[in-house]
Amino acid sequence: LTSGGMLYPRDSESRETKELSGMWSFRTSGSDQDAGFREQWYSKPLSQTGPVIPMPVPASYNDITQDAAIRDYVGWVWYDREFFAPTRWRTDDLRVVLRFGSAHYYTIVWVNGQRAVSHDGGHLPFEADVGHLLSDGRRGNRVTVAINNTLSPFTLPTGSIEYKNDTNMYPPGYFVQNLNFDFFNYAGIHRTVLLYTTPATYIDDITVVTDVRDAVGVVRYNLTLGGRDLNPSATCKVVIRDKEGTAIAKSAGVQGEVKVADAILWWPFTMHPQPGYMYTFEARCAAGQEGVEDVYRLPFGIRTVNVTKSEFLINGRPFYFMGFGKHEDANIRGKGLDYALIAKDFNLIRWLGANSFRTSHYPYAEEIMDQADRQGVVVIDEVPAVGLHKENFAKQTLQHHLVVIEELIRRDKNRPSVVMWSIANEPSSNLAVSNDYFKAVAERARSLDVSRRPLTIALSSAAAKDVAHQHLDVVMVNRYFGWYSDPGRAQLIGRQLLACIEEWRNVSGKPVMVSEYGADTIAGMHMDPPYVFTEEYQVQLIGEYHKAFDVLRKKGYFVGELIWNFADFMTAQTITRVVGNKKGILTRDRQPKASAHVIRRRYHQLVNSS
Ligand code: GCB
Repeated sequence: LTSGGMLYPRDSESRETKELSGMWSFRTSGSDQDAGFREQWYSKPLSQTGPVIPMPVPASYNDITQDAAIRDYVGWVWYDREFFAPTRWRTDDLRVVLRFGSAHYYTIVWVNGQRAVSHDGGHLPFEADVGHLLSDGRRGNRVTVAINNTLSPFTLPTGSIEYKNDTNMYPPGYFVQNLNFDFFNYAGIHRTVLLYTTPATYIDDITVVTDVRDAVGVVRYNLTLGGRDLNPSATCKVVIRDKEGTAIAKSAGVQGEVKVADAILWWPFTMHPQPGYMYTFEARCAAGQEGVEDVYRLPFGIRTVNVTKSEFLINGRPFYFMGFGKHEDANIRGKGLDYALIAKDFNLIRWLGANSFRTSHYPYAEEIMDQADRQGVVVIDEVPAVGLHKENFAKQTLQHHLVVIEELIRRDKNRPSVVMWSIANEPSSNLAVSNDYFKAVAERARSLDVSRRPLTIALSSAAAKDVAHQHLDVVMVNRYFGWYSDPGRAQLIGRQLLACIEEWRNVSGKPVMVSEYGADTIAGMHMDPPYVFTEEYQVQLIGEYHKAFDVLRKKGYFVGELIWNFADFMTAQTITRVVGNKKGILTRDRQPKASAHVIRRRYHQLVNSS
């Protein structure tokens, strides 16, 4: 179903990019969902269809205005803007591609009134050749985007629309969007939109798989070429460059194996003084009849990942996950890409001494993943399969889940920071129907990832009833002892956690880690003795978990602890959330709660003692 390699757009001597970030025009469809389609809003400037407002791209639209109807909108919203394509792009020798880093959830794109592409799913890139749609008139071009954020039992993440038919209580036609998950359903054009060019015949995809044998890095690669007039005897030259740009190995052909002597391995920053070492895989292919060369430079790292019965190994050394689940979430911009926030978060990750995070509960922006690669931060890469319960284990959901897995692996397959795929969060994996479902998803993931990264799920059912773990390599467990069960009774945590984790180990025989534990905590709220929602209680609760983790670590199969959550984040309005989920060790604006200092001390100590 997916087509094309969708390599991240990078400038080179044969490629050019042009960002379309900035202010776009925006409007919702109001209460008439069909209006935009019926009246063909894509055939003219959006401002001629009715009132529009300026809307930043990238950003979620929800928190930009003072209008609750926009914040809480469910249905079609519309964006458009104009742009110029340089005259030099108007040639048959070039391919012009329009690419969206992501838009949430279902998106249709028109260029100059012609349908260019549509995409199902909110967290992965999509693109289309648009060269043939571009005008050569002086008035430039128009891109129109319609986005629908409605979630159903068959979308990922899952949700449902509930009609309220009691006319004593609700106006006619009243409905609500129910969400099967605990974060705000931010929507809009969340990541960078850009145009990029390639030669008409081009490098479509690169797969790099690395191994290490006696200090020699072994780099197996495969190049896919695209475009018209493909020359069957196309030549490709490959050069591996070190960080300084020096060529250290060479090869030729669309596939091959290159050896890097004395390879500098990619290491997590907690394991090595020179972490996150990235080489460059430079490919040059003159694949068309006309012999124009396409050049693409892919950053990659040389490292191995292996899972034994009890250990998680990076470059053959045991790795213990210390980190958190995160969210793409911030004030005003929602889930919109923000370089300042990315830099701040990675500085905080380093400050806290965390070596890893999970991309709960969806794939994060490629610009975030780039930093994980370069800074040596380990990532558990999760698909948006959150909220899978009885009614969701349907054929339609599975089909989409398989596509999402494919899109994610295609996007992140070459990233050294990604050491494991998380194929779901807290599914009802106690249900028999989930067995075939996860078997299919796991098989698809294993067949697609040439480097065979391990698979996991953040599980929450009872170990004895779980049917999903048999398809996985590592068991992640989400548990809220002392919070959702026995709130305020932190003294019970040790006993309960030890019993729970031992049971998961006995049932699965696999390495086990805790992927969520935590307590909602309002920054600045204090009480002693500790009481739920205070900073004192969060500190007490995590202290009890840490004691239990230390006992588990001695047992030899316990491979990590990820606290929930890195920072406070927004959720839907409910009576169990005080302006969002407050389980962050940082506030939403990234200031430490007392717990952050405890985590920081612990993570730094654990690194120094290992
Ligand atoms: C969970 C979910 C996470 C929630 C968290 C909570 O188990 O995986 O999305 O935010 O619990 O705080 O309830």
